[in-house]
Amino acid sequence: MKKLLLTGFEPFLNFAFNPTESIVEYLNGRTIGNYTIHGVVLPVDFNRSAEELITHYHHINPDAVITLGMAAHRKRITPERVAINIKDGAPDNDGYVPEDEPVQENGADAYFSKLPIKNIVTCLREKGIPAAISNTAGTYLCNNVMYSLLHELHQTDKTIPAGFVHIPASFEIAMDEPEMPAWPLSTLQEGIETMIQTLE
Ligand code: PCA
Repeated sequence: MKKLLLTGFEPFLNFAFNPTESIVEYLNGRTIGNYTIHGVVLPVDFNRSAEELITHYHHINPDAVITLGMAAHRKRITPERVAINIKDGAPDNDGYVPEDEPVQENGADAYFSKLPIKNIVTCLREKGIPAAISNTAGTYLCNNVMYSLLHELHQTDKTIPAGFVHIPASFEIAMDEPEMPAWPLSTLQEGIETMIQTLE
């Protein structure tokens, strides 16, 4: 049986809930397709998230990595195409606000996802789950984690499926945010399981 490292994030900004945290905790230890899931929840902290991810990665030594984050206001499940070498934006959970900082000094400007993003979108849509490729993961923690993961794989010459997927908000969040597009947690979870089944 192969191993999949599946990560989510704790709640952040003014959201009291993060669906990626619940999904990762629920799927941890389960088997889907060819993979046993090793679920890890990462902090929304520029100084800790990437380091914790890379530590877990080396400890678990997975055959594939899917990192997840919530993108409030998105209406589809969106595999990210590219991560860029920039940290910028809103405060993290420690109050840190980076401005135009590189994720990695002297790192490549960008790395492309190593997940089968087109196939993932096709499989999700065949199941009736709205999905599309996204061409920007932003400059906040999700991009930071995606870039750091792909940089580490590049530095160590690893060619496993690996990348980042943003998911929409869930009902738990929309309860207090009337304008927020949101999905049931169970559908988001079905989407993640479908995605894992696309991996060989
Ligand atoms: N989404 C944020 C960080 C944590 C999360 O779930 C992002 O898109 O950067």
